[in-house]
Order: sequence, then C-alpha cells, then structure tokens
Amino acid sequence: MAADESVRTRLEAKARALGFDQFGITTATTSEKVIEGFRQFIKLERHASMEWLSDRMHQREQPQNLWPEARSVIMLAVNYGPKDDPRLILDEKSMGNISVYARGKDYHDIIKKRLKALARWMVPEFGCDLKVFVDTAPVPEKPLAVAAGLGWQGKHTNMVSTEYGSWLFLGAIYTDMVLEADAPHRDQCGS
Ligand code: B12
Repeated sequence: MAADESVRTRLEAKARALGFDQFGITTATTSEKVIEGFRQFIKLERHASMEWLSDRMHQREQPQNLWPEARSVIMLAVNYGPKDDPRLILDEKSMGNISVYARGKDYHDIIKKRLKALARWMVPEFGCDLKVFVDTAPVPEKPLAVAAGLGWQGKHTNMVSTEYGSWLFLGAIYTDMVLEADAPHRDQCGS
C-alpha cells in the first residue's frame, strides 16, 4: 500500500489521541552499523547473564528477520517524567527512593494496551497487517526510535529526545504498509 501525507497525519493524530507523546516512522531495516554494534556487544559478552539477548540475535538485529512481511516501523514513545522533581526525596535520608520508571503501573501493560488500540484502528482503516511490541520481543527498539527521528542514543545508551529527555518508554509497530520514513535524529551527545 502506498502512503501519502494524509495517511501519516491520520496515524500520528490517532497515536497522540491514544496518549503517545512521540511518533515517527522508519523502514523495516536496520543499518550495518547497528547490526555490527550489536554483534560486537554480544561477542564482548556485555549482555552478561541476559542470554535472551544472544538467543534470538538474528531476529533482534533486523525487523524483517523477525517478520519478513514488515515494510515499515512506527515508533512511539510515552514520557514517564513525574509532575514533581523526583530529586527532592534524596534529602530524606530515612526514606527509600523508587526509580521514577517503576512508580506507576507496569509500563508493559499501559503501552501494550495503547499499541493494541492503535492496531485495532489501523487494520480496518488501512487494510494492513501488523505486529505490536513493547520491550519483551527481539526488537531493536532504541536504534529504531533513532532511525524514526524520535531522538538519539545518549551516553547511558537510552534514547534521549530534545523535548522529553530520556524518561521515555518505547513501543513499536511493524507493519506491511509502505510508509514514507522520517529522517533519523542526529547525535547530540558528542564524543
Ligand atoms: C536489555 C535491556 C535492558 C538491560 C540492558 C540495558 C542496555 N543498555 O541494553 C537492563 C536490564 C540493564 C536495562 C535497564 C534499563 N532499561 Co531496558 N531494555 C532492555 C531491552 C529489552 C533491550 C535493549 C538492547 O537491545 N540492548 C542491547 C545493546 C546491544 O544495546 P545498547 O545498550 O543500545 O548498546 C548498543 C549501542 O547503544 C552502542 N552503545 C553502547 N554504549 C553506547 C554509548 C554511547 C554513547 C553510544 C552512542 C552508543 C553506545 O553499542 C551497542 C551495540 O550496538 C530494551 C527493549 C528493547 N526490546 O529494545 C529495554 C529498554 C532499552 N529499557 C528501557 C528502560 C526504560 C530501562 C531503564 C531506564 C529502567 C530503569 N530505570 O532501571 C534502565 C536503563 C539502564 C541503561 N542505562 O541502559 C527502555 C529505554 C527507553 C529509552 N528512552 O531508550 C527500553 C527501550 C524499554 C522500552 N520499551 O521502553 N534494560
């Protein structure tokens, strides 16, 4: 299916209405640089005891290795920054502090629900096939988000955006729709 501007506009509007803060599109392929970097990471055993990262390497490297029908990837992000400054609690030495990412409901449930709602709308709307992912599948979410223009990979390796910083959860939709890809984000961290 060929995409035009109105398809993108409708997709983004629907995604934002469902609560996604960032939206971008990339092709269902990753660059040689990403693949090489990932292979090097595994070769150097930087994954430690996370064997599941090396078990399905082939599928994690490249969207089409997981699902050959994939043509485009829609990358979505949800900001999990709290309303108040979470550092204030650091002065309370008698209290434990919980990482802001773990304070709300389990993000897997929240994002999966939103991705599925978007998917349920997309399938009849565009007559497409798709698969939704958040975190647990062999999907290179950070490099795909960078390729889709959402942000860049920071020194902590997570994706950082100019608008939200790095407190973002990512979700991905692989689809057989041929959509016009966004430009990748440039690295703003420097050497
Ligand atoms: C494995 C994993 C972890 C592992 C390992 C982390 C890691 N660095 O990969 C552990 C359990 C430690 C972890 C922790 C966290 N995670 Co996690 N995790 C994942 C998971 C499942 C896979 C990531 C992966 O493929 N890693 C493999 C290696 C190869 O990737 P990499 O680290 O990016 O390294 C490559 C490049 O970055 C580059 N590289 C390495 N170092 C550097 C440094 C610089 C400066 C640059 C430019 C490049 C670079 O070389 C490597 C080879 O290509 C993803 C979900 C997914 N399916 O993608 C979530 C994910 C990355 N995690 C996420 C989150 C939120 C976290 C935590 C913040 C949670 C918390 N508060 O504890 C921490 C952050 C810790 C950290 N600084 O990384 C989010 C990040 C969202 C975002 N904004 O990017 C994801 C995308 C989940 C999601 N769906 O939202 N996680």
